[in-house]
Amino acid sequence: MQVNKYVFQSHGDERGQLVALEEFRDIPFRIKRVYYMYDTAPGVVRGRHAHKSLEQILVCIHGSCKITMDNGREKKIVPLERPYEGLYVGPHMWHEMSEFSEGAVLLVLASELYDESDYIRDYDEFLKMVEKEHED
Ligand code: T46
Repeated sequence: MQVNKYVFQSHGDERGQLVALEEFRDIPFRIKRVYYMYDTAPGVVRGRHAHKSLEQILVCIHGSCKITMDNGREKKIVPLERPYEGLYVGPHMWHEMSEFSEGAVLLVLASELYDESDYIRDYDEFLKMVEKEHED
């Protein structure tokens, strides 16, 4: 399974660092929505779903967390530990976010507005969908 991790350019000088993200330059889609999670309680696992068509880039802009990526056949755990690293999560990828460090902030850039009908929240339904894709 291929994991697309981005290393963004960081503009550093004596004042510190700055990362700028532009659609179609740094981010491979039009950014229609930005959201972030913070104050995540210890031991919490978020996500646990796949999307039908949504594309996203996850950036842990403070602290660290782990993203489990599961395409129905293979799983990979990807640590996000630096504010200049982004992980691409495309459609039909079951994903879970866990092991948030204290104070972690996970920023997400998304290609579409929020739409509950784009979520697949049932793992068996997800497996059936990806198996069908492999058959076609
Ligand atoms: C994803 C992972 C990485 C909204 O009202 N608008 C939004 O744009 C989002 C993302 C959420 N919400 C509401 C819906 C729920 O009542 O916020 C609440 C928590 O959302 P959810 O349980 O879906 O959060 P996560 O952390 O499990 O998943 C989120 C995204 O929903 C999801 O698309 O891929 O982060």
